Amino acid sequence: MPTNFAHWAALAQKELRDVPLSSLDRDYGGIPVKPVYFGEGAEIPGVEPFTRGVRATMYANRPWTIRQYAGFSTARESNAFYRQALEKGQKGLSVAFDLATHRGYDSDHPRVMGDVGKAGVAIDTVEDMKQLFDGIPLDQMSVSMTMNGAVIPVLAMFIVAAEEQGVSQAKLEGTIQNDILKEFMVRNTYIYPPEPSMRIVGDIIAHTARSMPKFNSISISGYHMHEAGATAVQELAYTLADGVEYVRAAQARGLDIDAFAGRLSFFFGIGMNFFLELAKLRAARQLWSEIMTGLGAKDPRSKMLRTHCQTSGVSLTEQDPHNNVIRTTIEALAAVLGGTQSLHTNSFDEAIALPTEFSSRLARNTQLILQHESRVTDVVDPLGGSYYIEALTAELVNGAKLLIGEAEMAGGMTQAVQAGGPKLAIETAAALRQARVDRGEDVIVGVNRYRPDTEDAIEIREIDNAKVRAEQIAQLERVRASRDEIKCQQMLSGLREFAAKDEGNLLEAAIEAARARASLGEISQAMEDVFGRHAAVTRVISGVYGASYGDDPEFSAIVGRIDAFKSARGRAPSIFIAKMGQDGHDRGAKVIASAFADLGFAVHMGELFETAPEVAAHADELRVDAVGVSSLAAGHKTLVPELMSALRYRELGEVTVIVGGVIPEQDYDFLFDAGVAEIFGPGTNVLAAAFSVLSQIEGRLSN
Ligand code: DCA
Repeated sequence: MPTNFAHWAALAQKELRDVPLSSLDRDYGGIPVKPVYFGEGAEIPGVEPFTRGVRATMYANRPWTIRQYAGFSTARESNAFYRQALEKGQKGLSVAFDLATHRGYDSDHPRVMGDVGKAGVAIDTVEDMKQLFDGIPLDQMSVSMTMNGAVIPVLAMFIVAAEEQGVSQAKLEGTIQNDILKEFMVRNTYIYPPEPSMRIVGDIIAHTARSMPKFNSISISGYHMHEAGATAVQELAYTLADGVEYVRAAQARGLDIDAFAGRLSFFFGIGMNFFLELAKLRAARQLWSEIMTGLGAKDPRSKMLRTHCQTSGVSLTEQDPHNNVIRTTIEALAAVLGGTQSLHTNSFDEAIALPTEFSSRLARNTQLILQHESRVTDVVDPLGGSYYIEALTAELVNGAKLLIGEAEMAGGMTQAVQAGGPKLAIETAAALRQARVDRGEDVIVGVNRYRPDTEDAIEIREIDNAKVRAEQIAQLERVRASRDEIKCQQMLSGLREFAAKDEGNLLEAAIEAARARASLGEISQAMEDVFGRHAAVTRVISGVYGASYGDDPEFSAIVGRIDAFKSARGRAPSIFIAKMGQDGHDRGAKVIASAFADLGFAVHMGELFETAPEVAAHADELRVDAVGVSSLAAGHKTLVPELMSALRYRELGEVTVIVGGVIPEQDYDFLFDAGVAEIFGPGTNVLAAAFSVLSQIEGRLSN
């Protein structure tokens, strides 16, 4: 039996190839430092269950990939941004698409007027995709694409763009997010209902297993659950349970688990609870290895949980924004000490707008400093064996096992997600967190404690949405005019047929359509013709916020005022909470809806993805006192004025309009001039917001 060190050294030498193992030894001014340390009974990094890391040498041999998520405006502008980032030390690409692309709409679609090029890059055709990677050799660069709804046309266009760059799909390295279950749970950029969506996931896993051996077929994501307010245990459990569902979907198509499982990857959010967050990654690896063994995996690579991490967007604050640099550094360190493979560090202005050149540089340099100056890369799993870390890891494993068991009892995650249990559990956790912050129990420096007397103004990046849209439409028209229309329509019919007959591989049919220059919207629509478009039922939890407040005097004061309003007018003050455009981030809207309802407001929550005239029509029908617009994807400057004119058109000028979400301070006057009564940024105290909305309503009614 080799000793732990001998076992480890043999594995490490394999990873190092010709480089001698001794080259990993360090000397800190006379203090010798080894690349790994073992205590009694300690696990070996690079060996199942991988608690200490998926590689024996980890960062001592190769640091994690600095992979910044970015994309905005047109493909040309995003390409220039990528090239510059790569020159300055970034190692991998991670593409952010705009919401129109996510939801399968071309830039000329009327529903996406406010979304084109805003929260990511607009992609309509293969020509855009080629432009996006112009001068970036796709056989040498690993590219991750965050795409779930329109995953078929986007991956098809990526493959065709590479092909036309002279790179065959077999050589492509990267990752496609392709994780639809969490979209139904928290992120909402789905297109089709759950069942056909799961077929799409399976088709992509099957195709990549067959033809793209270096490409990760999925990035099973807890990040968005984390951002929606999930606890660490929820994030762990639901993410891994989603993973189980994808494995089963692939197995159901006759694929051997070891033929595809080595290319499943993960994605977690890393928040401010430093030790808990790093232990979460260790727990995730341990659990996944056990789960995969149970599902029949034999190859150790099938049991490795390889993950990307992103520092937490919701932990960032609009107030005193430079504090966000510090938060991100702490979170990045937790991701690294937890053993991530790849990392995105948020820019400090992320709670306000798209990152600028300056804020992106700081975010990237945070990782470069960790890699080159901090020495945290020298030793593998440096916290392994800490009583506290090992105990936290074990607690997380046990907690997650219970929740995974519950999902299994519900018939697996597709069923659990359709029934809505995990979504409600996460929303409950989010409401509890909000209440703790509002009560000052969870301190946020610069927000609920230690607020600066004056706020620092920061520079922000603006996207001229109308200009991007016009450029995209012109490009779409050029492509449509120059393609062989008959061939293009034939390919689209082929895709429709595959969808209808439940046979053939949808990605493979879409690659043909993309070659024939069908647009993203057309490829997506061909499948929608058969599968339909999913409409979620919006539910709002109740009682959680109220219960956390008990007999808090401020809470009771507002309840009292609402009671007085009710006695005077014979009804409660009412508010319609709207999400317009393709922005599916509804955590903030839901927290407000449930807190306001607990205070006594009559709250109506709109559907996702409505247009401004649709919201005005609901306001009219429901005769509400106020409309609350929640905007997190930068569509406010287009959508809010549209809403105001739709309300005026219906003679609803007296309705109080408030806006909440990610709104740069520079835009406040624009919105006030448009007629908005109040704006609530991130970090707003919910009771203070309720107080001022009520005052606005009372003021308008008494005029
Ligand atoms: N010694 C030797 N080789 C190593 C070591 C080491 N210590 N560490 C990594 N490598 C190798 C890996 O084996 C891998 O090669 P392989 O793919 O042929 O096995 C290669 O170096 C790349 O390293 P990896 O750790 O896989 O890092 P990435 O390519 O950056 O992949 C992963 C990370 C999480 C798997 C991927 O899915 C990803 O990039 N996700 C990003 C998702 C994203 O950006 N989402 C945005 C929201």
